[in-house]
This record gives sequence, C-alpha cells and structure tokens, in this order.
Amino acid sequence: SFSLQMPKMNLKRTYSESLLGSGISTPVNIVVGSHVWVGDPELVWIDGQVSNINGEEAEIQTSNEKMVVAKVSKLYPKDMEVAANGIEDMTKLSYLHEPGVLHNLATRFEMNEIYTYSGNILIAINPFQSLSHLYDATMMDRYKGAPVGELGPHVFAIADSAYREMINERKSNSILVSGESGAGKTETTKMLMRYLAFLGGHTAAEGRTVEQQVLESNPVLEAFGNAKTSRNNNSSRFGKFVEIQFNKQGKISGAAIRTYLLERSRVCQISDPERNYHCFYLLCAAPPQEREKYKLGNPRSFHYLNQSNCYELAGTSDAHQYLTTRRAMDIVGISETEQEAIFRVVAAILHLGNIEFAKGEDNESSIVKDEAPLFHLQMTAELLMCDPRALEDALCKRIMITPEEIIKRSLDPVGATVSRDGLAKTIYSRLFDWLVDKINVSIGQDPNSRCLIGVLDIYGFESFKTNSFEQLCINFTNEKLQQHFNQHVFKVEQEEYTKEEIDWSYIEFVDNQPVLDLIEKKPGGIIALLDEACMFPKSTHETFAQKLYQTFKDHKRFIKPKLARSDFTIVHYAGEVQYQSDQFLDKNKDYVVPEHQDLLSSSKCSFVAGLFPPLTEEAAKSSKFSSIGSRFKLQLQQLMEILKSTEPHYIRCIKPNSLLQPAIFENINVMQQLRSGGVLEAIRIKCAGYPTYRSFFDFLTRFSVLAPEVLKGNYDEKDACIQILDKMGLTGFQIGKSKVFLRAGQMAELDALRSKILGKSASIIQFKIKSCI
Ligand code: AOV
Ligand code: MG
Repeated sequence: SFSLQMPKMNLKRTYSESLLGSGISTPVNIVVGSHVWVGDPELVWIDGQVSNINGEEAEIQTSNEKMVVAKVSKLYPKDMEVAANGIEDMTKLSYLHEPGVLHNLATRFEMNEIYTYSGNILIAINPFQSLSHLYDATMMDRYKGAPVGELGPHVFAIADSAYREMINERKSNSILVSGESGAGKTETTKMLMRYLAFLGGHTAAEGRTVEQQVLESNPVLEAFGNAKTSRNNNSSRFGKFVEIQFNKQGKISGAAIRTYLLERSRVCQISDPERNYHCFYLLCAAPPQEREKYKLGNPRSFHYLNQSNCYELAGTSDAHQYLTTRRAMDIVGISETEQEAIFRVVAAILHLGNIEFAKGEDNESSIVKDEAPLFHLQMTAELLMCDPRALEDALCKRIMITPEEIIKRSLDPVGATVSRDGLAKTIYSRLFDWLVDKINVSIGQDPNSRCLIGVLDIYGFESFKTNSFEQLCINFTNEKLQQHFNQHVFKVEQEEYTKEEIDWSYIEFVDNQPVLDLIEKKPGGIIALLDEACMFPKSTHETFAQKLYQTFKDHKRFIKPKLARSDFTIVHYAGEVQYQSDQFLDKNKDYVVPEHQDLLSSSKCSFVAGLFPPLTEEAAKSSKFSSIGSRFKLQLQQLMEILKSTEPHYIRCIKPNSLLQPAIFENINVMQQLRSGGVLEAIRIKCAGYPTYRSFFDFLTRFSVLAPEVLKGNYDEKDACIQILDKMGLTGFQIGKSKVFLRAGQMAELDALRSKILGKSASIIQFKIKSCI
C-alpha cells in the first residue's frame, strides 16, 4: 500500500550523510540471525535478517525477498520489541536511529495515527483526508487539563500544555509550527487557535468575542494571502505570528497578528497550474449585482488570471467562499463601506492588468491600447476614483528632475507594462497590510495582559528550480528558527542531565551560526552587500554576484557554481540551494514610483487615498532607498527576541507524499523532511549525549537476566545497575540519581547479550510486527 516517488524538492544531501556517522548508534554485536536495517536505494531502509557474515561484509535476506550484501558497519539493529501500532514517543525507541524513526512513523501513519512525539516535539503527518473525529468537541474536552503523555499525541495536547505552563508558571509560551509547503502548518495552526479559544474563551456569547475575532481573522487573511501553488491548493504566501494575550483569569483578552513578507510577484505573474490570490476568483464568483457593479465576469478574461489554465479548486466553491469571507470580515470588524472599497480595489487591479500599451508616435513612447474606447483604463480609474488621464500618465510617463529643468519622459511599451505591474503589486501589498492593521485594531491589544501564547505559521524551507530573493528570505527564516530549535533541544537535553547530576560537558553540537553570518552579518553579509549594490547606481546583478564571489571565496557555506555568471549557492542546514541573483536588486528595493504615489494619494476615495498616505517631506526628498532585505532581517530579529522570552513548543508537519493523496507514505520524501526539519538533528544531538535512559527499576527488569546474582538479598537498585553494566564490560555510560544513561548503541549491545543468555536466537523473540518499509 506504500508507493514510492522521488521528492520534487531539489535538495542535495549535505551533512545528512555525516549524520549517520556522527553519533547515531553504530552497529555492535551484529551476528548471523540479527534483525537489521540496511540501506536501500528506493525505500531508504529495508529490514532483513543477517544470513551470513564474511569479515566486514554481511549478507542480508531482506523482507522483500532479496539478498543484499552490505558492510556490517552500515547496518542498524532492528528493535523487535515494539508494539504493532508503533511507539507514541520516539525517544522511547530502544534503538534510536534513522530507520527506526522512519519505520515507526510509517507504522503509525498506516493506522491513521498521524501524531507522534519525539520527546517534546510533536510530529504531525498530513493525512490529506478529513479526520474530523480527531478534532471534535469531545476530543477538546478530553485533552483539557490532561497531562501530556496521558492521552495520545495530539495538537491539543501541545496547546494544552502551553496554556497550563502559561497559567502555572506565569510565563509566555510559543508554539512553532514548521514543515514544507503543503505539510499542514496552517491547518495545524488553526486547530491550535481553536483549542486555545476553547480554553480561554468567554462563556457569554454576547456578540463578537475576542476569540471569535481571532479565529475569523484566518479566513480573511487566507482569502487575500493564500493561493493555489503546485504544492498546495491553499498555500500561504506570507508568514504569520499570532500573539494571543490572556488576562489574569486565563481568558483571551487581546491579540496581535504580525505578518511577514507577502509574495508580491504573484499578483501579476502566475504559471500553470497555479492560481493568483483567492480573492480575485471569489470576487468573480460574487452575486450578479456585485459583479455588474465592478464590471467583472469570467476570470478567463483577465490577464492576471489567464496566464494559468487553472481557475477552479476541486472541492471548494468560490461563490460560497466569497460569502464566507464577507461574513468573516463582518466579524473581525471591517465595515460594509470598507468591504465595498476593498473589493473595488481588488476589481481595479484586475482591470489594471488588462491595460495594454502600443508604441506611440515616436518609438520611445507608448499609448494605451485598449478595446472598447479605453474600457479597462476607464474602469480602473473609476474604481480607484482617480482621473483616467492622470492614470494614463502615471503608467506611461516619468518625470525627471534635473538641476536645470523638469523633463517629462515617455516610457516605451515594455517600460509602461513594468510600470503597470509595479502599480498593481504596490496597491495589493498595501491592501494586505491594511487588512492586517485593521484586524489588529479591531481585535485590540490588552495592555495589561501578563502572558501570551504565540503561534507561528511560517513558510517552510524552499528549493525550486529557480530560487530568487523570496527563497533567500524564506530559507533565512528557517535557518533562524533552526538555530532556535537546536539551542532549545540542546538545552532540554542538558537540563535532564543536570537534574540527574551527570556530566555532560563534552557534548558538542553543530551550530548553523556560520550560515546566519553569511546572510545577515553587518557589515559584509549577503544582505548588507545587496543593500550596497542597491545604493550604487551602476550596480548590476553581475557586479553584485562578483562581489559575493570575491567576498566569500573561502566561506564554507558559500559556493560559486561552476560556469555560473551570477548564480550562487548556499549550503543550508537542510541542503544546498542555488540562487539566481538576476532580480535580487529590484526585489530588494521597496520603492513606490512618485507618479503612482501622487496619483493614488489624491484619489477621491478615502480608502484608496488612505493606502497611500502623503510622504513626509523628508522621505519624499530623500533618495535613499529602503531595503526589503534589511527590514525583513530586523523583523526576524524582533521575532526571535519575542520567541526567546517564551517557552517554546515545536510542531513539525510532514507531507507524506507529493500527490496530496491520503494513505500514501513515501519513504524518501519523509526522510528528506525529517532531515531538513531538524527532527534528525534533534536526534543527533540526543545521540551525541546519552540517547537512551531508563529508570533503575526498568533497567533491572529488562537486564537482570544478565547478572541474576545482583538481585540477591537486600540489594540497592543503583548498585545493581552498575554491577550489570560493569559485568558486561560497558564504558562511557552514566549513572544519574534515578536513571541509567546509556551511550548510543549500548542498549542494542545489552539486548544482544540478553538474547544470547536467554538461549534464544534473535529471530525467536519477536513480536509479530507488520513490516511496511
Ligand atoms: P501548509 O500551511 O503547511 O503549506 P496547509 O495547512 O495549507 O499546508 O495544508 C495543506 C492541505 O492539507 C490542507 O488544505 C488540507 O487539505 C490538508 N490538511 C492539512 N492538515 C490536515 C489535517 N490535520 N487534517 C486533514 N487535512 C489536512 V504552505 O502554507 O503551502 O507552506 O506556504
Ligand atoms: Mg500555510
């Protein structure tokens, strides 16, 4: 039932190979008859039984009936004592290694158990089917107040523990949801928010409550900030951090929504089979009188929509979504007049995109070429409530101010088209920002709030065929979060060791600080060099790339690809990504053409004019450009500051297949995500220390057969454990106050000895487990 597909992401493995060698348990005591995992080109790992050993090499009879020869050192022992439906917390796996982790997730997924813990990290595998029983009111009631681990792994359990911790410790908490596109971050975030609203909601249902507004902000932001991409039919094209504020009584008393870097290029450029932002299609499917008002019809008639052949989304109705969005807008407090203006602007953008340009009288200029006497120009001007002549000028002409004179220069048709698209993108991103501000004002902040729970739904690591400035920002975000994650995992691990008073001083972990320096260091990092290039009038993307090659020629995380003239590669923690620098300079400039600014700030519609507040004199005069990269970097810094002041909880979403279909688990794909999502890194950190620990009692229950004499008479549990370990000749382990801490591989070693003593070959003591890897 498990199919295989190569992942679409074009990721190269970097340190993941070394991951295998660096601390994850090395095979010991592999003998003829041992059950093992062996690498497989298609399945990543396949289980089997060793049938022969010849020096360094072993012959393995695999469970899919093949005979494989592999180095003994490349084999991993397979735990034969796991339950049929897998293990709820993977740190309890006796053998903590890659194949064990993958197998456990596959086993659980097959039984529709989509949630699994790895320590305190929740792994959520997208089921691509509605599992509504998982999220109903009964479930919420059950998880309320239940200690983590008592019930099965669940998003509600994470939200509940964040809430309890906030109440009990009076400390802010955050829940960080990550994963690749389509992995389920946004759905997970909504579930978290619903559960928090359930815990901190107000019983009295008088009108709009804060929590209702918080929840209804989701459909509004999704209508304007989500779109169908090739990876996800409802892909978020912006990052989001929702800060839910609570009062002394633990009730929701306010909220703040921060958004990050909306993808602007989508407004004018889409490719098959993607769609533009949902709101355009919703409006084209609005009730007839509204469509008439905005002179909208079939989405196929608009250039910004018909560059792709996809208009409808399977299973959703745009007409219905339009009404849902309007209702959500009511609840979050957007007035009828404002809604009318918002959709007027949306319609104006569609008409704007249909304005075309032809060569003017001389070759250098352009004029608007339009069907039925300048229909789209007229419509755009009418909807934006500005003068059509002024609109045409703003699109086709530029004013140059030299010390001597003021010159009106005409743009050629290509220049005019660029100008038109620039205007569309600017209007749209201002509209989106307006919505976010409005929602924030309307929900309101609680200045007296003592604690908050932040929920982060950010875009996951991306590597496409072509990667531009947006991908750099997105991957930079992920590097930042990865560092936060590593530090946290490391800290938690250390805390356990400290509590048990064992020595941990020599455990190291690989930090990704060098990549962060490469990108954000000031001066000299990529963003700083990009800003320099943007300020220097003669720069081109080629001179920018040359500068990078020069500056980072010895940097371990930077590669100049062979034959590349302006591409560069960054070795990210999740793999190498090759970036195309050709649009970097343009995309980094946050610049509104003064002609566009003037046109819209003088609109007769106060809503439109409000999107373009007049510039301060200083800003208008200043020719200094404003850098999107630097602002983004600053936003991230602020986000990290907030996160650092909170107690974090991590949810790693995983997309089981790239077909977006239920019940398909693609090993290669999942493995890739476990690697890049840091799950394996967390395990590596664990393995660098003492990956397996057991209480003295549990340890004795399992291993006293190795030295039954230690349990004679009035024995001390701790001493008994030490005696067993000594007798077996193990070194490097640690004895804590109540637990035995074993080094990687030692559990397997003890198990092997145990089965020998029990006089049974490894093949006999096995639980029947359904093998699906
Ligand atoms: P994303 O947020 O991680 O991608 P979404 O949360 O939008 O991914 O999930 C993609 C789709 O998967 C959803 O539209 C649902 O159809 C389905 N899905 C996800 N989680 C569940 C669940 N728990 N139960 C049922 N269906 C689910 V992106 O925003 O593209 O990075 O930018
Ligand atoms: Mg999303």
